[in-house]
Amino acid sequence: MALDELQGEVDKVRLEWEEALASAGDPESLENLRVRFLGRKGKVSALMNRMKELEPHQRAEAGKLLNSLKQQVTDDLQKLQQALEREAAEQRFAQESYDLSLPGVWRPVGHVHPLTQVRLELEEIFLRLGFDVAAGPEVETEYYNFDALNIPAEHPARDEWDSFYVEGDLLLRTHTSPVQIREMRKRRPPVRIVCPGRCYRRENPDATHAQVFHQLELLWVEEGLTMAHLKWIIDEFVTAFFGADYEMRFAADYFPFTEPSAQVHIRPRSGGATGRHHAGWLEIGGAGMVDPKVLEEVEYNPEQYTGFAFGLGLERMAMLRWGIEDIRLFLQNDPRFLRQF
Ligand code: YSA
Repeated sequence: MALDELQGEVDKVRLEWEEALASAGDPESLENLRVRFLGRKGKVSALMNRMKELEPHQRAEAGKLLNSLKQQVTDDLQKLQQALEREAAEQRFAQESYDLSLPGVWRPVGHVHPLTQVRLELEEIFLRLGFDVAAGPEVETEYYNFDALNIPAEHPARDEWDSFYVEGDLLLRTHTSPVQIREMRKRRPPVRIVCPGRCYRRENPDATHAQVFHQLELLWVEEGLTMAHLKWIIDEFVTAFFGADYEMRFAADYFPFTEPSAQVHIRPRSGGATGRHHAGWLEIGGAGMVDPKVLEEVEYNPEQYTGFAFGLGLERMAMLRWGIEDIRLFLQNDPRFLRQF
């Protein structure tokens, strides 16, 4: 076979290709064409096989001819395939239509639980006042929950905190005060911490008592602290949380781990005109000067340091803020209730 004969064959196949291409209008006929021309037994491959009939010095030239034919077929196939895909997509889009006036699907968005809102807000207030936030375990030992707080076994105060025991001397903590001990052991004065957390008591649940509730403990130990500092801190946070309309007072109380001890009461100054939910004094927590025995227990010198602490009920804070009348609502997870905050 001579080179010009091959050239003629190549031209013929090219012409055939161009005609065939013009009539291919869908993916299936395109695939058939590919097999017919580029497949193992296709027209281009058949011409390639005939290279061996040429004189060796003619093969380089023949290779160029055949490669340009193969390249043209490959490029044309790719272009046509892309054009067909584009056309199919356009047809699909033309058939789909959107009614922009249809109402959308309403997807409810969750939000932060009211008790968590209260906790975060209080943490923020106390962080601004220079306190750290600390945490302790919910399953406590009797030692931290009672003994280290000057409530030995048989002490009548243990009955006030009726407890859920887990096993042995392990119980679900009845208050956040054990975190005071754990943190004082870890730190040296000055100690300024708040510890929010869940507490558990064997109570008969009613509108103001739950078996699972939350407290926020505050502890400040340093040289020279007095009840006046305690009152100042409570005033600061009550104003920050409830607004300037609220005032606070102490009422005498007893806790084995503070001396003196007090209940903290608050009320709206305007006698209820702006306080929607109550007019009179309301207890929000317990407080006092840390008993020297507790300081000794954590090896702080009570001659050198004094401190004060208080424990707030977080549910109580939320109930006051939003006028919620039954504490049990916090535990029911009813979206109709939670949605309101
Ligand atoms: C006192 C002195 C300190 O130096 C430090 C902390 C304390 C508070 C003490 N540990 C304590 O637990 N006191 S308390 O039993 O009076 O509880 C404090 C607050 O927790 C209450 O005022 C109330 O708001 C909340 N609380 C107590 N039992 C509750 C409850 N909230 C809901 N359900 C219960 N069963």
